[in-house]
Amino acid sequence: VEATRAGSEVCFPPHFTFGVATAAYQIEGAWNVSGKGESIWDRYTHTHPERIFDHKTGDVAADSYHKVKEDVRLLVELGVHHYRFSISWPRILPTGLSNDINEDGIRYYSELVDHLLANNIVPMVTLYHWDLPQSLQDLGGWTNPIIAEYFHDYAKVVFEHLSDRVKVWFTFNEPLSFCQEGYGGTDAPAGNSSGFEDYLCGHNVLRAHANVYRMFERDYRHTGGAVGIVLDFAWMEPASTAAEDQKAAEIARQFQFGWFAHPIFSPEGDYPPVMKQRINEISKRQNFPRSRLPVFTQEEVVSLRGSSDFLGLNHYTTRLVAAGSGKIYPQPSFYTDMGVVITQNPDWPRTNSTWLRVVPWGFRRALNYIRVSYNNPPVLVTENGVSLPRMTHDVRRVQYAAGYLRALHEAMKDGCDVRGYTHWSLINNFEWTRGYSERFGLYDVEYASASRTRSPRLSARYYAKLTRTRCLPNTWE
Ligand code: PNW
Repeated sequence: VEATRAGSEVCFPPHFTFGVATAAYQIEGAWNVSGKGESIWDRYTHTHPERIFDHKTGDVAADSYHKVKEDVRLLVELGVHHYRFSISWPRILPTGLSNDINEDGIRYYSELVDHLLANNIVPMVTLYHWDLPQSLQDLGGWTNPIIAEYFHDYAKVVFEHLSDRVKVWFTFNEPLSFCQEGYGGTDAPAGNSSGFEDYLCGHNVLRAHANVYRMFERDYRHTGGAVGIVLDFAWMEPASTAAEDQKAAEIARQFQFGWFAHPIFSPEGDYPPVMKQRINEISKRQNFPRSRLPVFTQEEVVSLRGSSDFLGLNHYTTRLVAAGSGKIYPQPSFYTDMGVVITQNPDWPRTNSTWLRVVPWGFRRALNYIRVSYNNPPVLVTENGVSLPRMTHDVRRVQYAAGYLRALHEAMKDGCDVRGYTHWSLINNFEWTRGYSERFGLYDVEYASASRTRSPRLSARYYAKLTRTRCLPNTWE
């Protein structure tokens, strides 16, 4: 890693790209405007207000649908090299199916892309950040195998309209999160069937990912673009030096990261052996005739292997893993299948999200684990950030970013092939079931005003220095 500015110890290479990220449902609003169809998060927030903090919805959110120019102005102010945003599937295809294309939806994203390019900001597009068309959920959503075909059709429509200008694509944001919380748990669409629907979801997401990657390779590679997937990976640190805790931590990494990384990034492909073996064994003991983890065909294994030009990594925090009791209940559960106990160290600094404690060294370990386990793939950090109480002088966000970027820099010195960093998030947004109560923005949003006024925090000014010098600023005042 060569220094680009004398004097500062922590500088990133000249082509290292700095950006910020958002997601459609979390910022756009305009939930039923200009032909947009209903998504599972529209349905969920409207029919289950009690499940969302303060009964909030994303109906208006930060109103980014009506603020393209304003949001791009913030990006210019930040001096970011790229902007990662997601496309709302039901805004493009109101019924989820490609026979009916909403031209207004295409126009919105097309204009956003044009504004970004006019300001030398590279657009990075996520095709799916959790807002499934409700009509497809009515067919079972990600648990229905046919969704791999519909996702392929949707992706083709998007590539057809945007691949002349967009060169960096992600199929999915965090399949672990939405399969586990949405199908295994009580987030939208609330499948609430852990150890069963989460595996069906993961299976079809992986099949859909491979289909889209291969289609892009065949029909759109000539555009010069690349396709990846975004996986979340909280570092899993053994709770002690005991051999059984070391082993438990590795099982947790395989279940929580290998589940999606191994089929795509390992030389052998397919699910991690420990996952196949444990779920098969426990399923049999629960009297199921076969494993609750679905099986890929040989063709699917081959198609998935190597189906990503880079790894998009979302990393926020670290967890401690201890060996479990080994007890097996009749009721299927992802956690029993994994069979470990996951906690966090109460000494690690807290934030405004219960799951998020500040542990920068875990980032370096996670990146090195990826390097060693998957033959050092190119990594783009697609999310990293922290939630804090609402304040302008957000010193702790600056410290969080500086700490994690130092750890990332160390990982690059260790040999990790990291190409860029993306802060979550540009602006305060709808934090799913936490409503607007968890604030990750470099910019504040005044949710009490109709104009949703944005104002920069200290962290925005800090980030603007970083993007311009590619070196960590020594001071933030
Ligand atoms: C991310 N973890 O999810 C999502 O991609 C964003 O939409 C969301 O706004 C952001 O987190 C902040 O909450 C995560 O295991 C899922 O540490 C899992 C983890 C972290 C973030």
